[in-house]
Amino acid sequence: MTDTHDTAGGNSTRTAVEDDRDPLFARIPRRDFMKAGAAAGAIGSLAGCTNLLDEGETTAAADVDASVPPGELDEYYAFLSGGHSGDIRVYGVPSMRQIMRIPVFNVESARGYGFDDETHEMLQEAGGYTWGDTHHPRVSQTDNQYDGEWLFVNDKANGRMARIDLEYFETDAIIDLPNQQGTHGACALMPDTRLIFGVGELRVPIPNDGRDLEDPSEYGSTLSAMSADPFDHEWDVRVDCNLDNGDSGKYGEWFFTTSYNTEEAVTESEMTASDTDYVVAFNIPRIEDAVDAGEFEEINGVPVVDGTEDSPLNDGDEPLVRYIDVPTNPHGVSVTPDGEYAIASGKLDPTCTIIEVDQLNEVDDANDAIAGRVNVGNGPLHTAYDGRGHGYTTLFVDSQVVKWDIEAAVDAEMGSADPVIEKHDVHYSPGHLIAAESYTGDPQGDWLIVLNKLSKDRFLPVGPVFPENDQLFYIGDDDAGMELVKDTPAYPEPHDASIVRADRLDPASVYDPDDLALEFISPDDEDNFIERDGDRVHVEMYNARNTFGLEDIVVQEGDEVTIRSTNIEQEEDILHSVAIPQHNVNIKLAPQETREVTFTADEPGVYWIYCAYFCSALHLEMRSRLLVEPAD
Ligand code: CUK
Ligand code: CUA
Ligand code: CA
Repeated sequence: MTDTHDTAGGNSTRTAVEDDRDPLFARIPRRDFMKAGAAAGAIGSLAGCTNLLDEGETTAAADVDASVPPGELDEYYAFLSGGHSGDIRVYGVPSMRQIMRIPVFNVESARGYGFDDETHEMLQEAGGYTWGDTHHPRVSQTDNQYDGEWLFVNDKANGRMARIDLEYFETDAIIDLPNQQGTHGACALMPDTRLIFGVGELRVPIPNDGRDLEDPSEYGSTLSAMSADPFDHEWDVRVDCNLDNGDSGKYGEWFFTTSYNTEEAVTESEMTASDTDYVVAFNIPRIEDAVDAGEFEEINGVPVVDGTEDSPLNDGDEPLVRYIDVPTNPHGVSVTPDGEYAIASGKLDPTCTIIEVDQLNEVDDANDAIAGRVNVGNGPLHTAYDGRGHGYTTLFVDSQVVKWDIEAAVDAEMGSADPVIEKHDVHYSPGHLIAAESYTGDPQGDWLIVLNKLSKDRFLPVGPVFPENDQLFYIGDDDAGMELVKDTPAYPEPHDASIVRADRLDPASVYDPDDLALEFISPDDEDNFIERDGDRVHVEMYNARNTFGLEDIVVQEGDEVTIRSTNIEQEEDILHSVAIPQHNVNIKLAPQETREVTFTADEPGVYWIYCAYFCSALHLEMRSRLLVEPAD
């Protein structure tokens, strides 16, 4: 291994040591390796109180009150991905109270998600999987500001994207991306959420139909574009390398992703063989022109445009895709609030590379769009913004958050550490971090959540599966510096988040029956009935405190039964459900909501239909009977 060497597009140097361990650690100095791993326990006791850069100096504590007393509301929503739980968690900030979970790719009984016919069919049509791996929740924007309409999130496990309706806080559509395996990055095209992007991480043959199994050089990955509403798959662009994280430029032109496997390799050592990998910049209007001009191949029903390096579409002065060399195995990429720079974190290299977005239309050599490179420390993964010209970058290896000055980094020498303002210890190995409205044109600059991957020593022990550790910082006082104010355990495992000012959302508190596909069932007698067609039985009944619209539902053994039910309550927060023992039937019904569920009555007997939401003092008495008569 070389000790120092130049990196592409700049003159930064880095040091490395002989080490045959994980290459992530092999490229960093021994002292830092020890700090990241072996000396872990010691760091725990320092977490949150040490400003390493200004060691010996004391900083004034920021004057900040992060408490949210009982009965008071938070100023922000935070939407955190649940990782391989497959869901989204809704926190309040700054309290860090978990307010709700929104099931997305998972089946979830408390909300009846995946149990009623509509959500069951949605999950079936999206592949029939009962789990997913959510990483990047992104909220829709208008004019580079959150509009509170939709939240989009990826499924890294199965190559899918989902849309969540923020009026009802529920998943309302899922797209299975047929040419993509492992949708990792996710983001909308800004400023107006005109397209949603899923970023394909795992290279596979396209189509993946048994061809080229043993020929990884023929594999590829795609950037997939979807419209927001209706949520439809529009087109793919194919590249040879892999794609990892993604973020949009602010003016509807460029979309950026990182690639750590330009080697087109299969093993870890091969994937880290090259000194450089890419930031891949997609010119969206040019790609759309190519689609409109029919310059695509249809694969699995999707127009796929050739964006590979040798594609004829990348010849000439208007390439569809530009490939920018950055130090090996980069990870996060995020665009600054003013849209001027795309900043890619080095992961195996201690730098962040700053790409000047406008220059991509000017320069012949894409590497000439690199405007700066700042040495932030070991293992930089993701960068967030406060709207005051600072970047905040997580250091996975050093277990720190680094605050640095973006313009100073553009002015400084390539690879300089001078633009670094402050380094703050966090508990352990931070992945993402997110500042309030950091992904918009107008970050709020007050709160920052750091998503630590490990929580050793931090909470009461709960066995070998530890929670994750989300830490809240106040970043609103540049004189006092970053201040750790909250420490929250998180069920495994959030990857990323979006923090949205609460007044940008306008959630419903009861359903509008006009928004639902199924007809409202009133308490009128003619609305509550059992209807038979052969061995198909259709039941309609309302529900309310403390009754179902039918006392008994009598069916025959072997019947296929559909029960449709409306919660007629007008009062908010009064939920009911239709739960039937031993039939896996469990639908939740919020006020004014109508759902239906289909099951087979395959065992004769008496089954009490009950309400699983505690709805009143007579909740236990709220019931009906399913009577299944023997076939003979
Ligand atoms: S991430 Cu998905 S592997 Cu850094 Cu956005 Cu963790
Ligand atoms: Cu209705 Cu409990
Ligand atoms: Ca690589």
